[in-house]
Amino acid sequence: MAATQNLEPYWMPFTGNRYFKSHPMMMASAEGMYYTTTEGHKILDGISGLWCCNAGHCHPKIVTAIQKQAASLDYATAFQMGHPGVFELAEQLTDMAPGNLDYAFFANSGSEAVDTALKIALAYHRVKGEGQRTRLIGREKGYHGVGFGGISVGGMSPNRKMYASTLLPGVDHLPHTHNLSKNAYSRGQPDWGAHLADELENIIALHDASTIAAVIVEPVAGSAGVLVPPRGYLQRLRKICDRHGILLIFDEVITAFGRTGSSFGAETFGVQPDLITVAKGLTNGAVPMGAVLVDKDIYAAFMTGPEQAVEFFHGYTYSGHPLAAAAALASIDIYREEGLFERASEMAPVFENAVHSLKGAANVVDIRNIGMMAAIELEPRADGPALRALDAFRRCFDAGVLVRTTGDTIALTPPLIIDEPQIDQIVTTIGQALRSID
Ligand code: PXG
Ligand code: PLP
Repeated sequence: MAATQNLEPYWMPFTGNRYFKSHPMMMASAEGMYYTTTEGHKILDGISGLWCCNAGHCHPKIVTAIQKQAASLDYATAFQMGHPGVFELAEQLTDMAPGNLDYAFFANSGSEAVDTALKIALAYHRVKGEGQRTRLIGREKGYHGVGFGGISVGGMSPNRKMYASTLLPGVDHLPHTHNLSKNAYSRGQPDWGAHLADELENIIALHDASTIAAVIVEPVAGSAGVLVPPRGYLQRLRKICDRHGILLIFDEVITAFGRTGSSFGAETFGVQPDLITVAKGLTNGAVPMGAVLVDKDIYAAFMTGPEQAVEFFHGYTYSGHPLAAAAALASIDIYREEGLFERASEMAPVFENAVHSLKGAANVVDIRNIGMMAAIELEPRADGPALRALDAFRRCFDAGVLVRTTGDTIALTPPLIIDEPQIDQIVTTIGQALRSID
């Protein structure tokens, strides 16, 4: 950063702007597992940027693909026209997706993918003659981005409270599954909590199944601090949805592309949703892109009426953008060629043992993990929530390791190319940070 650079005009997202502007942290470049700051410090990336750079940073294949695409076709009109790359991508993505998720609708972020999925669910019931199915069910502590749909079904209270009277009507929430008295220090899926899915039956009894369009959950809640689904929980949700004709949407913006040790959380947990939302790892974070993967029967329900008529009144100027499609195709190639999902699954036990070695460290109250995602929850400090974790974050950053904090939880979600010494470095640095703070 030039010493004279004016930081003021940029209103930063999800950031304490005044704090940042008096304590700036700027990245200048990145390669593989590392960032380099504008001050020249090398930082080991423990969070894949923001849960997105699963293959590491600036992968040469992705860089070349974007450069080539930018020089040959910068933009193709998105409505009533296309370009070959996005069709190729839809084919590859739907081949990778489990079950009959045979169609892909493109957006530009996770938030747009979520709002798109909710609209598909509502419109699907309508085209099927069940237009009274308008209710959407989310879950407490869920994060589904920041669109009005996403914050309505989401369960993060700070993201909702300013808009309480403007959220979508007819939304209800399942209880979250976080319970330290039952599940602290679980490795992988906790044993306790499948019965919390049965709460859906109560919600259905209250509103009547005929008014409910869809249930949306993250297979593993990411933003809330890596809340792993209890054994059998997702299976129960699926059964209840099936019994009542309700669509099940998995928001896999974080869990897709190897994070849980296979292509999708749906595959890891063996539960087939009707729609999956993805973003982040879709392009390895290199170009914004989101998508909704859609069951073939849902798509088919829309394909009625005159052939030239628009079937679904929805889309973005940049849906299936050529640069994003090129980055996504290159990312999928890398995931396949470098076997990164298999690598994540092989490395997961090493990662699990390493993070659980922090049990007993100062103020740690829980450690949980699945695949290549983990959380270390701290006791909040008496002077306020989140302050201890923020201190730990700063100490780690100063010591050359980037972690993420949410409330008093430290989240780890490294690129899937991470090796054992790098895992050790992250865990050792966190241990030292915890020892050195109140
Ligand atoms: N759904 C899920 C499950 C997500 O995790 C979104 C939707 C929204 O995606 P976009 O691309 O609109 O941000 C997300 C995003 C964090 C953190 O560490 C998590 C996300 C984004 C930024 C920070 O808490 N998840
Ligand atoms: N606002 C205006 C005035 C527009 O013309 C458009 C798109 O044409 C949008 C918003 C939506 O933008 P996007 O398609 O990039 O989501």
